[in-house]
Amino acid sequence: MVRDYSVFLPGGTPARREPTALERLGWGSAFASQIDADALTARPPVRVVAVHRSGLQVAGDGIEECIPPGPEATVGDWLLLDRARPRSSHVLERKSLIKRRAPGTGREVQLIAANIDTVFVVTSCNADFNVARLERYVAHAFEAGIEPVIVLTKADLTEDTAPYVDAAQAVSDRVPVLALDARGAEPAKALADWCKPGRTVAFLGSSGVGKSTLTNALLGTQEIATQGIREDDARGRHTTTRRELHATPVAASSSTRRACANCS
Ligand SMILES: Nc1nc2c(ncn2[C@@H]2O[C@H](COP(=O)(O)OP(=O)(O)OP(=O)(O)O)[C@@H](O)[C@H]2O)c(=O)[nH]1
Ligand SMILES: [Mg+2]
Repeated sequence: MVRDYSVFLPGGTPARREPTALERLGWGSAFASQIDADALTARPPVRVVAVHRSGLQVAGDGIEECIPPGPEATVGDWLLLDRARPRSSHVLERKSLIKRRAPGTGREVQLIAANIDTVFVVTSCNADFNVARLERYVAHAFEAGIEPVIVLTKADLTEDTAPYVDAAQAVSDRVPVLALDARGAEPAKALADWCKPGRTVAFLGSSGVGKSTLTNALLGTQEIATQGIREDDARGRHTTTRRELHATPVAASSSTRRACANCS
């Protein structure tokens, strides 16, 4: 039998066929090159789509299950699933990793999200806007090996977005800046270049800036809860409390996010 390895070559999925289930989850040559193709049946690749106290939620080709904690993995990681001993499932080498110092410990590192292609650094055209914070997030993204894009939400709530865009653009001339209304159809169009099939994107930003609203806009649903911000200081209410990957519909341009990682 002649196998078609073209899917693993640089340049992405050939236009002549539909992406496979794994490709829709973000699988590609960076991961395929780490494995022995003959071992795939015994230890199928799965992607971590959520981390719970009780274990890791994983998805693969025809696989949707929760495995017990064990592998040191975070949302977005690829594992070779060891069905007999799931705790020993092997974590594939990452393309990129967002991490931070675990709160309160000083030393321990907390893994936030892995194998992200683009980070949308989100702030809004209101009192949340803070250049120093934008600089920190952008520096985080570059350190993690990920291209950042600054997204300014709530453009509909200001007369003139230019001062916000100019201040954000001054953070780095290597980082694109977009201002938009995160509700409705605008984000799917404006963010399409970074959300091609098989790409994984993440949203980083403070509570209330519209990360979940953007994720819903890309998914074309309202499946993620959102909540109004405090009127006096524009602060959010920490509505999203966990990080997850969501698959965009097959027909639409696909993400992070598969995939949108909602990283509060
Ligand atoms: N007018 C307007 N409202 C927006 C926009 N983006 C988000 N909102 C509103 O802002 C509020 C907060 O949005 P969320 O998407 O819940 O914010 P979040 O970043 O996910 O917040 P956390 O989950 O707390 O981290 C909601 O009421 C949204 O409807 C926008 O572009 N324009
Ligand atoms: Mg949210």
